[in-house]
Amino acid sequence: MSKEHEKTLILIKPDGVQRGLVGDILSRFEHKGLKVIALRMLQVTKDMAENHYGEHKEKPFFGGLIEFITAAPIVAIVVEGNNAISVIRKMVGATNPQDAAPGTIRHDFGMHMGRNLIHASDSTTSAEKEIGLFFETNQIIDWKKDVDYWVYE
Ligand code: D4T
Repeated sequence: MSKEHEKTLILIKPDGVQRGLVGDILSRFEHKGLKVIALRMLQVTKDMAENHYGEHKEKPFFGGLIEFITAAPIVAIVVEGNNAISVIRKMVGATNPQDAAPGTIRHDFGMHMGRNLIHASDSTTSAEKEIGLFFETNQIIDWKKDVDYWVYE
């Protein structure tokens, strides 16, 4: 596999799970040609949430963000693909669904900043940290996706 194949963490947040959008959101990544290499449903603890969103600790929305992300189960997914981090951030769209471009997940399914459905890592450094927060190494499956022959030249 070439060096540019990156791993990234996607979280379908409690609003996505509660609204029954897990399948619709996951299928976008599958249809794009990305490879799912780990997937689990879990309820985020306060400790995990504060670690994951540590960079926002001083922000006025921090309390509400922690309350929201811990309120109900999420689905955590590790996806791999060529330039996966930037490709997926484009598919996810701007943080505020009202500013997100049509065709992005946040635009197509969301109405409000605090209910923006999905998280995706924004760099290789954060992807590595975030994958480690949600998955043990042995939960990440190294498998050969035969259709990759028809996805990548
Ligand atoms: P995440 O981290 O969830 O993928 O979102 P982004 O990378 O697109 O955006 P972010 O880190 O700036 O924000 C994290 C999270 O906080 C919520 N939020 C953000 C909020 O409720 N009010 C706000 O004013 C901001 C900036 C939404 C996403």
